[in-house]
Amino acid sequence: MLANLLQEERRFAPAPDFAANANVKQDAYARAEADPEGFWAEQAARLHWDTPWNAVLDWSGAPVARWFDGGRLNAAVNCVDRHVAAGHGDRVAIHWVGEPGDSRTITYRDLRDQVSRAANALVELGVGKGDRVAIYLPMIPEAVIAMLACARIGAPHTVVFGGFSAEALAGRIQDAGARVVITADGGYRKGAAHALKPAVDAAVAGLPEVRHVLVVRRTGQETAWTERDLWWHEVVDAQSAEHEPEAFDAEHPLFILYTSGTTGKPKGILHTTGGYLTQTAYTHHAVFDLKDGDVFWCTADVGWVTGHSYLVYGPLANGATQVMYEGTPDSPHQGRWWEIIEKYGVTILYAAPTAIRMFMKWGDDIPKKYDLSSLRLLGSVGEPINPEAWMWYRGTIGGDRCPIVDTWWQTETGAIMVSPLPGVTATKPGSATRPLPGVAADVTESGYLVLTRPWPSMARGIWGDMERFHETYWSRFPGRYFAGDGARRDEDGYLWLLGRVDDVMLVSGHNISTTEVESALVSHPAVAEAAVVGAADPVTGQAIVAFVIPRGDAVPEEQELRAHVARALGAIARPRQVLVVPELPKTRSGKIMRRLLKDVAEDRALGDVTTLTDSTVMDLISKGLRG
Ligand code: 6R9
Repeated sequence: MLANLLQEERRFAPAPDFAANANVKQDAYARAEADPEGFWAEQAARLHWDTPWNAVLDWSGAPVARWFDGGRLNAAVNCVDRHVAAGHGDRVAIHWVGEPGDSRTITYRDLRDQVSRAANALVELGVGKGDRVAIYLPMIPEAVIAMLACARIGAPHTVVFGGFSAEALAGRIQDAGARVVITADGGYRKGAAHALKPAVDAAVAGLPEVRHVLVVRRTGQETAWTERDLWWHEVVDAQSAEHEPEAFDAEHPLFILYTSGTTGKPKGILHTTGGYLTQTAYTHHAVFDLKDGDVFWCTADVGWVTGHSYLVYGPLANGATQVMYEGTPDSPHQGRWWEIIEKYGVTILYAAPTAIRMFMKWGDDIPKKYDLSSLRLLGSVGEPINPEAWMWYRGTIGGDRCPIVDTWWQTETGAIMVSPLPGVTATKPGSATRPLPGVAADVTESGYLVLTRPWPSMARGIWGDMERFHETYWSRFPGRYFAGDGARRDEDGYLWLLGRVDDVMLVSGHNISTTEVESALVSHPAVAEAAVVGAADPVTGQAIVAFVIPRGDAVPEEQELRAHVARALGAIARPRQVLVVPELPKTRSGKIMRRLLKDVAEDRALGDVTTLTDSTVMDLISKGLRG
């Protein structure tokens, strides 16, 4: 039964409940293929344009595309004002839940007024079109309001995740050339108030060019105060709720977002307005099958691209009602997410595999205590989802009735690129299936995923370093976008993402993907989570070293797990060593940092750990290994 675990044909037909009413139907694939530009023009027409475009795509400056050239629009008007104008002012835009139990309900009318006030405040502070604004906030409504206020006045925002250090923040403020920073005194995480303002103080101390720091009061913590500081409630609340929006060029910069890469200096990925908004709105409508009455919950932080595209721009452009949660899933108890779903009747949940595996580890009893029957669709993003986690998500959370959309995309792609369409695409656990209508992807002979045609929400560059943009993404396979992920295509044409190219292992001349070995390990009942690396080996070149976290109270046994992987994938994939560890090192967006584990496996000193969630994790692992 274990043989060919990953090839095994577990297949789920398109959900019949979705098929008849799916927002996007089967024919979209062929229509988009026959006329990609016409297809994207049709999607762009779902937005409000003040001036229509002259050309759908100008690719003459490749790899820097111009989409909807000559068109003019305002992203904030598209996300807010037009819904109020259409009579939906009373519709809830955001059900916000604070970690300590406080909550706020924000309608589209409230949002329009708040965004207008914040836009007026920024203008008063001297922020104009093209000026960059840094945003360093917890998951509170002001994060969304600040982003939209920037968009409304044509000032590109650069959101920096609130968990980043003062040093990381300073580097981003400086690289983007921001003159205004929006922050808060603090936010709530893991049951306690965490200060944010001190990190901003430290970051801007050496940056005299930062003129103003606008501070939202969230926790009421004491904060040091300088001449540059201003309270949000004093400056913003005093403004008029009327703000006359200007329409901007489709290619006007909307934001810069620094990627959470595990190596090298962070890259400031630049996105522009018209194409980005077109594709985020379209994919949100198509992949999540959004309907009137849906309550959408994207659990990602606004500091990541998933928060930008599926908490702010996509859902709001579609007039969705959403949940936004400030804190961690285990505060004050491990059922917090399920409690929120029950309370607000969440219908669509979008989460990361790392969270799903954590819930698996905590056990089925916790979600079983809650009524999750409102859910109708489940999404996954951020890493390959192991088939076992996929099955658990579908069964325990989705009650075996909710389709799963495993969505592959990147900060650089701006929006979802590879994903099933619910009600249309049959799914296989662990496969993101196929490119969405309008998207063209391929797998090279060497096993890399490439995108073969420009798409509207593609990055327009790396801020301040166009050479690196060319070199990183467009030079390896000329004319095609190199995503940096390994992939395989099966006999049905389905794509299986195999992890970052840097993570592929070479064992006795065989390419073995970390994802496959990890998935084999996670399919063992004693394993909740696994990370696999190739460690230098005198005999095989590289040997597989696995780190596993036990599931519940299970006690995984090394020989048993090695044999289990060999049975599932073949003897060549048998790990040399399996180490049981309490935690795995992750980036702050939840991706496993295999580079650090490789250092441990090869007994090297640890490299840069500044993007780790908790650097003590590495101490634990090193001790576990050597002690
Ligand atoms: C959206 C986001 C991008 C990298 C990407 C890939 C991995 C994301 C995935 C996935 C397999 C999926 N990734 N979604 N791998 N299946 N459904 O996460 O953006 O933070 O830029 O990361 O994440 O390796 O290249 P970003």
